Amino acid sequence: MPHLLENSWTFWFDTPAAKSKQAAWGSSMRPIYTFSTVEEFWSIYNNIHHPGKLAVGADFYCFKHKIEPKWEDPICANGGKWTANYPKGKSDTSWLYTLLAMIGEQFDHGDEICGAVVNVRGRAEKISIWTKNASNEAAQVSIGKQWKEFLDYNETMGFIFHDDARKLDRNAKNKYVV
Ligand code: MGP
Repeated sequence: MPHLLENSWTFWFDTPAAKSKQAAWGSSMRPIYTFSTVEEFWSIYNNIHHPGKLAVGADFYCFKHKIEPKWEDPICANGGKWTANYPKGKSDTSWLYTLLAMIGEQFDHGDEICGAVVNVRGRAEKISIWTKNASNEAAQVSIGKQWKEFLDYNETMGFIFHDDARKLDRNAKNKYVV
């Protein structure tokens, strides 16, 4: 008997080749696999590139099924994200631990979670966990603290509201830190 997860999840991918300055953000983003059992997760995970092998510019997402990894998704719209930063090629283990903690429902406020993304950039890799209600400080801080523990992450982690990112772009400031 396969082991059913509490939620179904979808991997999404955005290819750098398909990204262009003219195209609207997210227009080349595609859902690639949906899984709802532990066995399906491993069969997908074992056959896809891990962040260290993805091309610079790639964005790889794992979100609860039916939640689109966009600020525009109604479930994400009032949310925000915690971000952990890694040097180039050093995020693979943390990406796996993040996925396992999410799909294994290890967070006390797991209902608050939309999904996670890894952004592969020239000099660094960033992993973020997106949440639903950014103004619910207690739930966000709980998720941030637990995530840091699961990753054994020793640096300061910041939480940005999507609303600030939308309005202020790179000038958006952390609203919470753990
Ligand atoms: P990013 O990809 O989250 O940041 O957002 P990063 O990785 O630091 O930037 P990059 O240039 O290295 O890719 C970068 C930009 O993409 C934002 O400033 C927005 O213009 C756009 N963008 C990002 N997200 C997550 C969204 C979104 O959900 N919706 C829309 N419309 N634009 C977004």
